[in-house]
Amino acid sequence: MKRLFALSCVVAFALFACKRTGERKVTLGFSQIGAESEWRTANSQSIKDEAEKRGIVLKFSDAQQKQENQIKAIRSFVQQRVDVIAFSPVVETGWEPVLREAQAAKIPVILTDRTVDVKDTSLWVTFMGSDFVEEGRRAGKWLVDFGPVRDLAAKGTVNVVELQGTVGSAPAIDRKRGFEEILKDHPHYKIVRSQTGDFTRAKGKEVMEAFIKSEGKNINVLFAHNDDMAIGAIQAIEEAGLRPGKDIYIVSIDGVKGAFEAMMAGKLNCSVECSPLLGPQVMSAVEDLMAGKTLPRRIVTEEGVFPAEVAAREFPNRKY
Ligand code: GYE
Repeated sequence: MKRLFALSCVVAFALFACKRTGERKVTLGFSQIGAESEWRTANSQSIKDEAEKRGIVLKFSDAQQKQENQIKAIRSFVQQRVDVIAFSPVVETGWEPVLREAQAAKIPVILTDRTVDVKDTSLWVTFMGSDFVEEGRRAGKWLVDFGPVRDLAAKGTVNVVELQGTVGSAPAIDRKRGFEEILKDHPHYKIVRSQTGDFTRAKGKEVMEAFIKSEGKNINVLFAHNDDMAIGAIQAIEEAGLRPGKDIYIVSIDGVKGAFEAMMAGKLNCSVECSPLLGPQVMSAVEDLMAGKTLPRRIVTEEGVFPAEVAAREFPNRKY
């Protein structure tokens, strides 16, 4: 009897202590796209660092750029009954079935970085990340305002080649749309070739080689949907005996350190910022959800534009 009493005291105290200190840890299942770019590496690091800082148990899964792997990961988070699921969808479509499974299990889903295209918007609670259309516009605006390119436009056609991101992904679709929106009011600019480089350096290089082969010296400008593809393309341009940043002007998106280095070396002309440091926002959303708060449907990241002339001054401030 005495023992039983002692035991129940221990249990009661443990429960009390748990409640007092909020000891039950929150578990977050995070399905990441892959490790395709410098941006992505910084994004994964930000997620991991912030989860650790706040004591959130993180189940992190890398899908190697494949939607089927992300679906598997989300399904396994549902089976493990995590508290919250967050993911960065590699492409926009095809998510309904797995999101319905999460909803049926009453697990809230946060979209981060990229969005999905689903009719039933009750399948996710909030979407936090950049305005990719605006980033595309910013790249376009910088281009049509850039002195050397304006001089070219005054004399004749400006031939632009475009390296697109992953086919079907939100940033590829939206950046293209934003960029084209600006160019359509500038009839001297013509997109002569446009192909995917899947957001990687290797693919960016390979596709740029093909562009140069077919277009020769006619290319005036490269617009790359991310810095990594631009960096790959810079190699291809140099190997073809041309000067990146001079014979071919280049604008890309992300603002990663590699882009700043390329700008300081005079090989890249502008990078439009897209911040990968989403960890703090994601973890705040997780905590708010657990506290029963309602989240805003959309949280937009604030970001800027960095032309090459400010690169050296800004470089020391860059966090990714
Ligand atoms: O621009 C690119 C990455 O979804 C915003 O994905 C992200 C993009 C980013 O691979 O570098």
